[in-house]
Amino acid sequence: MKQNLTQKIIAAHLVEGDMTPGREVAVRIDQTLTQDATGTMAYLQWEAIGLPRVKTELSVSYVDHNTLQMGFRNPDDHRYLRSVAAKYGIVFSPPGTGICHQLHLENFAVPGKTLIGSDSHTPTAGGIGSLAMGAGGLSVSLAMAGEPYTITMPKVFKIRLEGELTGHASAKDVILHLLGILTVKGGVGAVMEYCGPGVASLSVPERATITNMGAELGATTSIFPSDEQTRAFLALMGRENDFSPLAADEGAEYDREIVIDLSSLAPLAARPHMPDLVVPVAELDGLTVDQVAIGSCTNSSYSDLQAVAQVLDGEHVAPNTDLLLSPGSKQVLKMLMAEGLLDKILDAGGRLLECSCGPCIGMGGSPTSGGVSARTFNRNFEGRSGTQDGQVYLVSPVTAAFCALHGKFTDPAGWSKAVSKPSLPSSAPSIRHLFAFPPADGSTVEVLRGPNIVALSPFDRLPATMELPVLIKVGDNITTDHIMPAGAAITALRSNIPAISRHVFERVDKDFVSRAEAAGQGLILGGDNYGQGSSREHAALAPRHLGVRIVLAKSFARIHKANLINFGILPLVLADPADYDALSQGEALRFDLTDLVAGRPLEATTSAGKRIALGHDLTGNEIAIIKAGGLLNYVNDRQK
Ligand code: MIC
Ligand code: SF4
Repeated sequence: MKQNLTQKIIAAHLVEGDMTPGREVAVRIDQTLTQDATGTMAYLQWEAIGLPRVKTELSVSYVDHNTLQMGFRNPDDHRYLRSVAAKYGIVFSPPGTGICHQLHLENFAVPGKTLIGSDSHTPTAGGIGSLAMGAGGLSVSLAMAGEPYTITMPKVFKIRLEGELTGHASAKDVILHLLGILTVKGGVGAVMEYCGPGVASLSVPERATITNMGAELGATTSIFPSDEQTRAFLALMGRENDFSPLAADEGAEYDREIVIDLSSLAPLAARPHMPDLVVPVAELDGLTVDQVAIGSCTNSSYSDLQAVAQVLDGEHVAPNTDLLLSPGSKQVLKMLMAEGLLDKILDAGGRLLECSCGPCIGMGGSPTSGGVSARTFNRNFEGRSGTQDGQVYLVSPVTAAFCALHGKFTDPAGWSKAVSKPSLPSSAPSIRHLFAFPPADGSTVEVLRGPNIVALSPFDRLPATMELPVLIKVGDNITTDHIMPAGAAITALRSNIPAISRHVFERVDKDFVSRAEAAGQGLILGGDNYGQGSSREHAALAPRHLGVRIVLAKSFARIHKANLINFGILPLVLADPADYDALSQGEALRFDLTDLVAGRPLEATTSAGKRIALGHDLTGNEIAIIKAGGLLNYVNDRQK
């Protein structure tokens, strides 16, 4: 049978299951990655599993999210991660080396391999032809233990690229265009597979921008074929041996086809506060820009910053605008320096930040009150920048550079400076010596902890009957940034669940925590696409710590739903969306879960006696995990 690329890689890694879309498949995982903000919890869970060494081909622990080291918590986390890596056979990337996805692309990602990472933008490696998915930390620790990763077999969308990018349009505009078509929930349950004659014109870093931001579609992952562009990139990285050609079979079938004519694209921007609110930059002509931030795992490659340097060459950033730059890796930074490009950006007034996530996750660089920030990032959720009323627009590096130059959005038709097509440099200095590769035998390495690193306390099993009040009612597209905010102060608490849980829903409803504590237990009522965005399992763990047992929503985002299951929270769907309007905060619902089995709908009853029809698509396995009180309990039960 003819197969598309996604099916080929899944088939080659299939441990169990049926590759029909919607069914469960368990896939062997070759590589894992973690980052510091999710990593501490992932490795605490890994330690609870109790194995002496990881079983994957490669596992890497990056430190890139919170590198501020304000107070002891954050540096203690870094020291813990370094020692765990050495003990258990994991490569460690120290703070300042770069952003996990950029570094993984440059140094470790391999076409045809499977990768899961405790970060939702892990699909960046799809730019090199790897089947790369975001996952919760616990799923990553189980993959390190050699367990397959279980997903719902995705549908596969064929995104056929025709023509070539022209003028000031760039790879970012391709994915913004797709977001405009599909919206932030249009990719749920699907893989975006790129093909067609336009693919050959895109370099690996450009492809990686597109696969990276496929996360904002809610997609399981995105992938490009592996071809001569892939070979050229791997050769430049000194890894040509990792190359192998990969493509879908001629005539392979897809669930949906979308054609994008690259030559028709113009610069686009996503308006506040959602990545799918896409408009042509021309429509924003005249809007003052207070801040420009260039970087993040979406747009921090050498070619991205080369384009910025071309625009800024010999010019000066507008006096009303602050320009921040975070290169994706030290390799990118070294290449910019070697080619005199960094000078051009600095001389124009740009501020150089560390090679890390930085302003993308609110680690400094917040906009002014109500200020407009044009960012090359992937998320512009309300408050994520650290300024609740900050107005964040998502744009390409070229658009960002013109915003910095003019101090406002201007119509691209008037952008006089031509920017040459992104190119790879003639040579790239290796930074592999900066990684700490683990010793062959780590058994004598001592794991170093700190007072803020608190082991997880076990959760109890799911009771058969429960009466739960609606603790909070939220709308559609609630992100994990709403549920469990990031930023420097709160992210420093990632390894301490009791402490971080004090901040659940803080930016949505200041009284949520006290209400949950007073109730003892309860449920969250959500709209469509509940839990979109990041993979942070704290958005499930911390509510669970506060007594949340059920999330009732119109629909769920993939990774968050998996995290709810992993921590024993029951994700249920309202069979009749009208019931969402009928239910209100404070109302109590009675659940009888004795009949909770795969494929059987359920009911809840309100105190007024009204029946609420509930659905779910949980598999037998997932139900067993939830009933056990979460995946760790479930695995421990199995080992008894
Ligand atoms: C994000 O971009 O939201 C993050 C911060 O990288 C998260 C991970 C986290 O919360 O630690 C993600 O994308 O998964
Ligand atoms: Fe880091 Fe931002 Fe990328 Fe998340 S989206 S990994 S915070 S750069």
